[in-house]
Amino acid sequence: MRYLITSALPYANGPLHIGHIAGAYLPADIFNRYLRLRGHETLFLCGSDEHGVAITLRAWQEKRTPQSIIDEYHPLLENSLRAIGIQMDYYGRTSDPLHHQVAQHFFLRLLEKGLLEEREVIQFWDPQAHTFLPDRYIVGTCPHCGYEEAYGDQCEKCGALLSPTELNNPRSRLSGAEPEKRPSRQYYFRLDLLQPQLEAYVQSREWKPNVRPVIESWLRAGLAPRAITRDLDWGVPLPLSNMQGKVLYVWFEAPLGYISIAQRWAMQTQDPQKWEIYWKNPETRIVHFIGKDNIVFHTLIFPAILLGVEEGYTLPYAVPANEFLNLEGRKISTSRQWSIDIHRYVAEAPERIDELRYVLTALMPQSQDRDFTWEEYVGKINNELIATLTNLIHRILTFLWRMGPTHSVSPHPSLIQWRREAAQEVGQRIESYDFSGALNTILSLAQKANKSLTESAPWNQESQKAREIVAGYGDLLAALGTLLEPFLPLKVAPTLRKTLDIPLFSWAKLESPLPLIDTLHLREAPTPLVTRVSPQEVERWRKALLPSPAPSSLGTFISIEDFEKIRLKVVTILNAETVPKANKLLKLTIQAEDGIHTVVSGVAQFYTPDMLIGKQAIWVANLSPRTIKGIQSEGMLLFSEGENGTLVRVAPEKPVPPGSIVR
Ligand code: B3M
Ligand code: ZN
Repeated sequence: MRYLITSALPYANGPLHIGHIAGAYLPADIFNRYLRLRGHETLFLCGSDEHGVAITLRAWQEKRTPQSIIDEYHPLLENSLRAIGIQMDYYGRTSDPLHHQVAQHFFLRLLEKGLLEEREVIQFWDPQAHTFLPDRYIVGTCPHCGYEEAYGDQCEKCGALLSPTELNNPRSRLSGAEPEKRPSRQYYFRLDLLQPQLEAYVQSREWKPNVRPVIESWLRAGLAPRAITRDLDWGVPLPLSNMQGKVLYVWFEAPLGYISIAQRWAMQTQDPQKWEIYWKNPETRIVHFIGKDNIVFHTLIFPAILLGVEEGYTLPYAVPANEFLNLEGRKISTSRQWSIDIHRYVAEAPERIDELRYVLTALMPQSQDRDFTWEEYVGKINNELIATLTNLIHRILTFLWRMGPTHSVSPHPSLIQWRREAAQEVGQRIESYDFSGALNTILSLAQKANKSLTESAPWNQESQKAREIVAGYGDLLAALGTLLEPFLPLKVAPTLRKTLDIPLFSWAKLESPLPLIDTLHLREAPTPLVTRVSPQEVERWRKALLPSPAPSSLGTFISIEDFEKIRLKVVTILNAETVPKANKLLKLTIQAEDGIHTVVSGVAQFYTPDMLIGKQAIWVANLSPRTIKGIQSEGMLLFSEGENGTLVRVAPEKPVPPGSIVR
């Protein structure tokens, strides 16, 4: 059987965190590794999703180009995935010109097929930024709950789906200006015309219990025409000369990345057409691993696009979406600094990647949201992975090592039977996307083996008999060297195979009644495959990986958008003087890039005027001016608390041009 396996293309505007991995990347990797051990032909693809509102918004706010943002994150994303053993055959990107060509071809084909309709719609125009504003670029007061930071497409507080026209006092997230309504022409995809075919497709496939209800509710509501173009200058340009300044909606083109990346992969093989056996051969099973927020795009809209072009594309065989993983009871959020980023975990604990894979598989949110806590992390590693699994391996190997390096293996029939049953069950569970269940099956096998080894009490037998009994477990250890490969492929499984001097077996061999090995040859004294995690180790990580201290010491969290409203600049203090009848105040004359300003600072107890003249400081430039002791103070300078309540000037580590932005 041939499989095309994909994971959701991560947006190239931020790092990957444990929630991404548990949701869409680790399940795909386990699935892919297992299928290959089964002898199936698989192609595992992924890549960066490099367009969309978030990237352009961030570029605008950071005064940098979208290209600079995606060029920063594209390599970070790929390197993070490879560092934790996600074994993709190719990792591409949607800024690839080849992707633009593919997406533009699909657009033109749908147009040719009469499935696109041009409509004039009212859109919001930012008069200061001189650009149309996608719904998400607009904030205002939610008409349902009064939340003042509701986005134009959805209120994050009450969840209501909105349109910008519903918001009270709408304003642009780019410039803060009140948007103007302007007519604009967009293309709508006639999803409604494809509903009958989509219903037939949905009926023909199996869906996970957490996926089917989402699909059915959309079908029941009736599929409506959907805008697939945007007035943006970053994205896949519309291939129509009379539609300048418009791009394809990111969710129309991103799934087509699974096709363009397959084409890019094929181009680096001897056969550039090789991608077709994955996308245009009904024998191939296409499996998309995603998070639950992408279900509709992958089970209805993308299949509709594939159906609509009528070019023989195979529809997804399965879309086993996972739910979300939370962190210590709270939603993971990079922007709110509440996440465990993969590249930082890899930097802090490079020798503990398999352990992280183990914990994220055990906590995988397969049918409901799950919660990652450091307590769970320690518990799963110390009390399951070590106590049940790797201790068994170590116990058997150290017992045998004391009796020599080579042992003949004649396993008790029950051990063979347990190993066969476990291999079958692990395989069935993986094929039904129950990865934590598959891992538990391996743990149960180890528990059974631990129990039978203890009951056989080899230490009470004469040495030859004892040796035979314990060596009989060698077949099971050999099986673990392959059973664990999909889950713990970086350290545990390969080290076990190296210690036993055995290869990876085919899964069929694991299910065979024939012994896997007849001799166990130990090349060196066995060492524990995994060491216990200490509380100190976890405390070190917790501090390093969660930069924000406990929320209480920070007051309420602010969003990155709130923070970006503050304009901080470096200034030079040209003059300082005391303020009559105000012994705590100094009147400071400062220089920024736009000239001279006056600030009144309450630092006279810690600084005499000559201590500050000529020095640099950080100025909060856009703090509304206020009058202090008759002096108009513009903004404020930053001083940090020092020892015993003193104040210490905050400044760049070396002189910079006055007016330099602090970000
Ligand atoms: N870039 C990431 C997400 O919504 C989105 C997936 C695209 S898959 C084609 O999580
Ligand atoms: Zn609301």
